[in-house]
Amino acid sequence: MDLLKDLEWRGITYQQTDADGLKDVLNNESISIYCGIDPTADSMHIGHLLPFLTLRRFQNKGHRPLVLVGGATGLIGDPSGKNEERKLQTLEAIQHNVDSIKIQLKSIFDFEGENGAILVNNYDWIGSMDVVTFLRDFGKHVGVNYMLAKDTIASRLESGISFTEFTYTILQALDFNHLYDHYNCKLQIGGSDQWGNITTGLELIRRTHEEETKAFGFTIPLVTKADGSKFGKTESGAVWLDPKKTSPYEFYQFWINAADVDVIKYLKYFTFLTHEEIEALAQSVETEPHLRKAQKALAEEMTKLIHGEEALDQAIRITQALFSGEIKSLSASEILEGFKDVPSFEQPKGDAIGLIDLLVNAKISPSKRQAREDIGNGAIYINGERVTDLQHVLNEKDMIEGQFTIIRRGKKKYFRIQYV
Ligand code: 485
Repeated sequence: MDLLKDLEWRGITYQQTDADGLKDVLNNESISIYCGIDPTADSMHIGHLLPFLTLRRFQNKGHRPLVLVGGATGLIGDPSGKNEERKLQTLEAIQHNVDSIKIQLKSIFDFEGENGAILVNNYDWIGSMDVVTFLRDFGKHVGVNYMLAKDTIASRLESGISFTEFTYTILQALDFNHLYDHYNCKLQIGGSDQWGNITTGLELIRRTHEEETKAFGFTIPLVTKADGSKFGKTESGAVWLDPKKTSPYEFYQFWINAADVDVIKYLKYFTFLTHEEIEALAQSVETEPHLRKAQKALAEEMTKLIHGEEALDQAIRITQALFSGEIKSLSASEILEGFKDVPSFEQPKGDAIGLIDLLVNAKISPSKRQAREDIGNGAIYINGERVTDLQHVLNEKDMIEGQFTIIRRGKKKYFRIQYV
């Protein structure tokens, strides 16, 4: 199936500046396409993924991705979609973020071969540009009235916008112009909030070239959830691509918890599964939703893509162990990962404590009486093993690497005792 039809089928097409023109170009030549990100943090989160995965789909069809990290624009701050002025970050902070984000982007693209991806940083052409050049060669071509009419600027006129952020759109425009001239880049893609910046770029390309130019803009929809809550956020915050910020297990959990009403959309957006595979999973959601096949496929594809096979295997093992209660098969670090978010209780190291007292102190059982009953009923497990001895005193053997104990009450309630 051709690329644009595939994107349409996946629901990835939001706005295009010239759909017929782009179709024509893509059918007849291999082009370079770019998408940019500002290094405002030292990791991307899953909200950034869709445009870059879309860029990867273009690469799979023979086009060259230009992956831009905004070492310069990150120092300025894009007003798009923000209702207040951003705080400026230091050069050092931005440089540090550029390095981390580059590593993450590298794992999404293929850098080899004829249409290998190229990483570019706009600091290389904006960083040393003098103000006279900026104003004469670029500023002169972008009308203030034109800029004021952009949604992202218009919406800030009341709350206020600095000249710095007002100017941002011209910087992104000159990037497009630069990539057009130096890499034959004919298309920029981005999220729907980037429409204004992308079209300013097209305007600048038109104005700075005498001959007729052919360049295009393409935006991608904002990812939404059927229940109206924000996509990509969990109780513990954003879902990051950096495994130190969001562990591969948590990452896997995020996707596997997708609602039935959302999961097929996510498979279409984010995975490279074929139409047939996705349709079969859609069927499964209809007829056997309890199997959660679509969620499993989504979680597997995404974890493998971002963290690799090994991390995926580990995430699956943790998930299964938690589900079955067989946590003995896990390493200490895997247990910690799986039980990061369960209620925890701090117990002084070295103090001998009886199980009954511990259950009450840690609020696992509401009273001593209940604690005795829970133990007697076989409802209490220490590190996955049932304990029925009412006299049990916690000892060295119950501590995993001397640091913590996992207690389970009943089928699914887990608690972590942390020794301090
Ligand atoms: O030449 C460019 C310079 C900078 C940028 C793009 C081209 C970055 C852009 N202005 C921006 O702010 N992007 C956002 C970011 O960096 O977090 C997000 C967009 C989102 C999607 C994503 O980047 O809000 O829609 O495009 C990749």
